[in-house]
Amino acid sequence: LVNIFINDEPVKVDKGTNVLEACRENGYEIPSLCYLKDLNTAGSCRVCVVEIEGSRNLQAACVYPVTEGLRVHTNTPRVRRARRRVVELLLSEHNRECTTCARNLNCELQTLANKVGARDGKLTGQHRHVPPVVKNPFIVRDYSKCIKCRRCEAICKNKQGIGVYSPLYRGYDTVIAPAFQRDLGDVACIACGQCVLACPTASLTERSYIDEVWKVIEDPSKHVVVQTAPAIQVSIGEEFNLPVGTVVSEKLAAGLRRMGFDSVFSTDFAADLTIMEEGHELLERLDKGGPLPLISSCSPGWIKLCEHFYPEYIDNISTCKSPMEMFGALAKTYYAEQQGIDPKDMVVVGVMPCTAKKFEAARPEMETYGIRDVDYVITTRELAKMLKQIDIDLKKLPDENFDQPLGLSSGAANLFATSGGVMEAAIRTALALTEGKEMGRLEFKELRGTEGVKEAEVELKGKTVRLAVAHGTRNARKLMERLKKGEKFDFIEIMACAGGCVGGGGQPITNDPEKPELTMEHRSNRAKGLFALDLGKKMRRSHENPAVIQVYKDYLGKPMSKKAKEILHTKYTA
Ligand code: HC1
Repeated sequence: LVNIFINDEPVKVDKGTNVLEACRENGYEIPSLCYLKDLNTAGSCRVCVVEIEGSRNLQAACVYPVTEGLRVHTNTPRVRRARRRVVELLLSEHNRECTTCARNLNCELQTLANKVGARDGKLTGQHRHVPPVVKNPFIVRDYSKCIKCRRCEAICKNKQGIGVYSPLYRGYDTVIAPAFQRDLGDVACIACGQCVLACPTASLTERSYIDEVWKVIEDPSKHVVVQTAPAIQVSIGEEFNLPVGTVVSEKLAAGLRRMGFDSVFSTDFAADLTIMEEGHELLERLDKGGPLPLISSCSPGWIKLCEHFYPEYIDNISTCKSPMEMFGALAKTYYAEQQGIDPKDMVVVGVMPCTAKKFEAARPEMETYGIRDVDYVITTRELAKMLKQIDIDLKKLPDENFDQPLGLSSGAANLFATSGGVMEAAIRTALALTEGKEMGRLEFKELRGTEGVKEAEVELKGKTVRLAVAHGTRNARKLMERLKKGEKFDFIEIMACAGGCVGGGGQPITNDPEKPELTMEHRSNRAKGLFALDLGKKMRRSHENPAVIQVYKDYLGKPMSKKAKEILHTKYTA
């Protein structure tokens, strides 16, 4: 420990820490815009300036190391004036159309301007008035709102291990963008949206389909089916001031019904279906000797990573469409047939915690019998906005059930949205179906938790099956490099976002300046809601889901049947 003085108070802080962390730990809320612990430590925004005794200039606290006897002053008139001036300078070139901005009332720059008492005054620099770049189906870039904090660049490179952003040009003209300012859809971006979560303003936002979804809901000639991903039920509550991880499944169903959707279903149903297909695919590959490892295909960010960086492993990816796509395909075939609806008049909307799902829905592979499986994907944030637009406070809604049959799910399906959950769900069913030694076992704690790469072994059909789980693409890349070096696994789950879908790029943004990126703790607290859901269910294995059993009986025959392959499977090409 090191002894320092903050505003003349003696405190002990960890050796090696910086002044910003030291002050925050001791209750001083020093503002910052660019700093991300261990990820972005360039000290570029200068918002966190403090006075250090003995130093002539103000110093950026995030890059100033603590030393024995250091005396820091955090709130002198000079510091207050400087912070205000720095923010005013940022605002002087910022597009300040706050009232119509996607991040209005949830913007770190806006909050900070308020905190430091910034005034429009004399600082009327040249505003950037470039139109937003709306070229791909997942992320919109608005350079007029970029404050060059470079958090997007740091998250993409240092956390996700991708690195599509870098600073281009100099001075006022600087933009943080892909090389040659190409669109994110034309570079190796995996669409995960972690940059959107890290952006303090609305320079990066999801491509919104709110207007399109209202339009189809209002169209009486359309039957609009909504499916909500497993992660939504434990995260959307945050948008309505509920504690992180609060389970709101039944209120969610009630809210969607009040929005005017014709059928209110849950992707969790299709997660159970995925387990039937993927579980049988695994058993088939184990019998036939490959290609192994089988790698999960639920996460579209991971698929894109594989296509860009590991094309030699494309055949290892499960041919199963993701649950979202399986759901869409089944809704427009089985459910449409059952209800006597022309699939051309059916619109499927997915509510996903994920920006990459918007990309997935638009992929050419995601069609069945010439009809698009999923028409629109909206994020958790977009759904919260839509509910608020029609004056709904989610927490005050009554509890209602999802519609049947595509709204019924097991506890295993709920786990899909947390890292290790797809694997746990698959192993529960595989063990039960093969009557393995551990057939009664339900929980696989070794596959849970925050470790970047988790490993386990199970006995299946007399064979030892080696499992691995990776979350966050940086960890995924570590695992893939191990595969390339010859390490052997049989079944791998990869999710592009840290913590799995609970930490997806479409999830609520906290706007907490002290936690400028979604922390692992926050992600884990959402996951706790899912574990509680699973634990509270009688039906905890996917193959026990009566709605899934019925679909096979009425329509698909059996897992991996010809029809199942036509509707529920696809093929990626490198
Ligand atoms: Fe996911 Fe999935 S769990 S990918 O994280 O397999 O987005 O929640 O919907 O498709 O079920 C996301 C979540 C989601 C799919 C499922």
